[in-house]
Amino acid sequence: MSFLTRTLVALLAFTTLVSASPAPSLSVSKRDNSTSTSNSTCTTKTQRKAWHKMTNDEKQAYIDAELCLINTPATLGFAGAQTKFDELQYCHVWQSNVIHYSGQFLPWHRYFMYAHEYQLQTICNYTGGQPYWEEVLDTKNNSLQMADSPIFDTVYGFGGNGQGDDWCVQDGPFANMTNHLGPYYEISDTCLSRQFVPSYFSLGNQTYIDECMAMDNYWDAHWCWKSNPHSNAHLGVNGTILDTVASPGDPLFYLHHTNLDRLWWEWQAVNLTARLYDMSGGNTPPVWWLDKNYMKHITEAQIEGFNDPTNHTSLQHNLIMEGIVPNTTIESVMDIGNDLLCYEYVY
Ligand SMILES: *[C@@H]1O[C@H](CO)[C@@H](O)[C@H](O)[C@H]1NC(C)=O
Ligand SMILES: *[C@@H]1O[C@H](CO)[C@@H](O)[C@H](O)[C@H]1NC(C)=O
Ligand SMILES: *[C@@H]1O[C@H](CO)[C@@H](O)[C@H](O)[C@H]1NC(C)=O
Ligand SMILES: *[C@@H]1O[C@H](CO)[C@@H](O)[C@H](O)[C@H]1NC(C)=O
Ligand SMILES: *[C@@H]1O[C@H](CO)[C@@H](O)[C@H](O)[C@H]1NC(C)=O
Ligand SMILES: *[C@@H]1O[C@H](CO)[C@@H](O)[C@H](O)[C@H]1NC(C)=O
Ligand SMILES: *[C@@H]1O[C@H](CO)[C@@H](O)[C@H](O)[C@H]1NC(C)=O
Ligand SMILES: *[C@@H]1O[C@H](CO)[C@@H](O)[C@H](O)[C@H]1NC(C)=O
Ligand SMILES: *[C@@H]1O[C@H](CO)[C@@H](O)[C@H](O)[C@H]1NC(C)=O
Ligand SMILES: *[C@@H]1O[C@H](CO)[C@@H](O)[C@H](O)[C@H]1NC(C)=O
Ligand SMILES: [Cu+2]
Repeated sequence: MSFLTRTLVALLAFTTLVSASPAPSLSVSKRDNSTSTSNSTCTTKTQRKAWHKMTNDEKQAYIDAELCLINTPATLGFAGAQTKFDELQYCHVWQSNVIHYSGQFLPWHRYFMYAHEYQLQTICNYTGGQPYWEEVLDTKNNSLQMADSPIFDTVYGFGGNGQGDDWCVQDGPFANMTNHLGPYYEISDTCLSRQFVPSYFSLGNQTYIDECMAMDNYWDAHWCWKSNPHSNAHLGVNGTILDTVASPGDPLFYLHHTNLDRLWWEWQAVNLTARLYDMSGGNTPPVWWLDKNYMKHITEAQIEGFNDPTNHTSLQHNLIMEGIVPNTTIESVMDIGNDLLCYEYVY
């Protein structure tokens, strides 16, 4: 399919965000404040674990919840979106031209992972946290160690490589699933496709992680994270997840971007004084980059929607979730342990 080849160029750019209203508090059962000694509503943080280290029961619960999202009818009236899973994808599709290659790249995707996790919990009764794909564990010997990776397990994983002319995934819990959105902005039924290029997985190895951890400001760090440790899985898995616009059509997208979020948080945690609220970047990707990635040009309405006083990404920048969860500001997603997000990474 031609979109497979068109997508590759799109990957190398993502970033920007800001808004003014206070973060709404989303109450779920885990935020039981009955034992709280302060006014904080985040008393028990959601634990986000590595897929490699979860029990089979935990993996099954996550897979079941994701299948539930895939099978739950849409409610928000988005063009082409038939399921709750599609609605999340739609939200990414229609903002793809401003959430990549801009300052909001990391905070927007952080909040998007939260929105996904929150939907699993509130719609599908999932009680765990959003798992992450600790990709460095699968990049030994400078290539994807496919056979060893529990991620691609056909029972307690996401299935393997695609097969046949269209590279449709035909094994695992998501075998033969249908995407209703994509490629790019199209509304069409396509299969979940993957076409592994194992050598790209080395872009997620420890050398590249160390390189990003050594950066000392948000701009340099975010540019580094979005380059190698972010591109690795998009390029290495290929197919649906390589489509920079419609990539959330592969359930693996959420585990990949949660890993990236974890790496950003690790970087922030090295010096919270300096980094907890360190934000910078532009709000709009260059036109040449949008064109290269088959993305729509940015509208005035989109720029107004940023609620950012200048061209530069500030903590006020509006993170837009199209009503899936309320919009919020970049500032309110900088601290993963705050009352809004209330999660932690478990190793
Ligand atoms: C995706 O995989 C196909 C088949 O291996 C390959 O031809 C194509 O170049 C890959 N795309 C990228 C961006 O590497
Ligand atoms: C938490 O505190 C709020 C505000 O005081 C209260 O309305 C709510 O019932 C409390 N929730 C629990 C589970 O105690
Ligand atoms: C809780 O909120 C009240 C009222 O806003 C405030 O006076 C008090 O200092 C707060 N307590 C803590 C521990 O933050
Ligand atoms: C979630 O739990 C509620 C209450 O027990 C139940 O009514 C609902 O059917 C459950 N939803 C799913 C998707 O299992
Ligand atoms: C690397 O590859 C070699 C040769 O295939 C193998 O013996 C070794 O176990 C691999 N190492 C890791 C860490 O996977
Ligand atoms: C997926 O589709 C292939 C090809 O049509 C078919 O052989 C296979 O049985 C299907 N698998 C599932 C789980 O539906
Ligand atoms: C990571 O990959 C690069 C390029 O393939 C290689 O030069 C480097 O040695 C690798 N690092 C590790 C820790 O494997
Ligand atoms: C954290 O960053 C601040 C500001 O750059 C710096 O003064 C401080 O030394 C750093 N702390 C550590 C532990 O590196
Ligand atoms: C989110 O922000 C956009 C842009 O400002 C706005 O159009 C939209 O109404 C907001 N959505 C919600 C649910 O507040
Ligand atoms: C925003 O920045 C871009 C790139 O630096 C520049 O071309 C554009 O004119 C700026 N727009 C505004 C409104 O300042
Ligand atoms: Cu994205």
